[in-house]
Amino acid sequence: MKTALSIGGSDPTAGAGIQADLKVFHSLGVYGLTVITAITSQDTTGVKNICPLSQEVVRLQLYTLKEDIKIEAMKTGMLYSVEIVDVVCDFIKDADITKVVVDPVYVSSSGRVLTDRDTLKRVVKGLLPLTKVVTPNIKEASLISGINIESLDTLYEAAKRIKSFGVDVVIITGGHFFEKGSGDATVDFYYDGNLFQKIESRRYRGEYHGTGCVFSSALSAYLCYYDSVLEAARKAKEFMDKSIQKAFFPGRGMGILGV
Ligand code: PXL
Repeated sequence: MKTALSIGGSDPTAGAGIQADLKVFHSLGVYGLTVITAITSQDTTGVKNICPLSQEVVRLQLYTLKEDIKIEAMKTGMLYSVEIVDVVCDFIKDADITKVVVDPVYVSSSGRVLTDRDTLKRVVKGLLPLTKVVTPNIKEASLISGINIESLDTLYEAAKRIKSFGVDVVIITGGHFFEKGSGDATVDFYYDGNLFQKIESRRYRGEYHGTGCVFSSALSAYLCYYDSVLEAARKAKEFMDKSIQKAFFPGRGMGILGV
């Protein structure tokens, strides 16, 4: 069995963060490993508190695993601090991992800032050159590229700028806002330096928690089996679609995906 690692925050609702990632890995037949960067307190209505772990504790988790288990693919979610981004970059180089998916988490679905701008800047400078696929939503792509995305043209421009930071493939999610006639579809935009491709699926009404986490962890799981990032991304999107159809509402707030 192949192994995939998720580095990110703990979410007690298990709808997002490393708990969601672990469920996705299990569902897709890869063995999931988890390294925690921060412990959030949250429920389905939102994030109430974040308690980051020290750089040293994150380093110990990563390097202890590295000595023992071969890691095929990995993803990062909430990295929280510049120090944690730095240790993750060292780890990727030392463990020689090439199938790296970065979800440049900035705000939670409920609107709470999960990563400050200095950390996002370090992700761009340090982590993107070591990354195979980065999966920002429109807001994150605007922040990372410095281009305010407000049309399809600016979306393409932002994708090219992000690609220039050294990542292999950029997938900007939620691009249907700028597509006239996209109707009930969601459209993500894939860009690998040559090719722009649309990845479409059905759009569902309602508010769901952890969609970004589920997409990026499914993508890293599929990269264990597919060489083509585009193929892996289409599969990950299909998996998301099915998970939304199986969502349930255990609390007073957002839906949790049924992965
Ligand atoms: O969806 C982004 C995200 C990532 N990681 C953790 C989260 C959230 C959103 O709430 O809680 C731990």
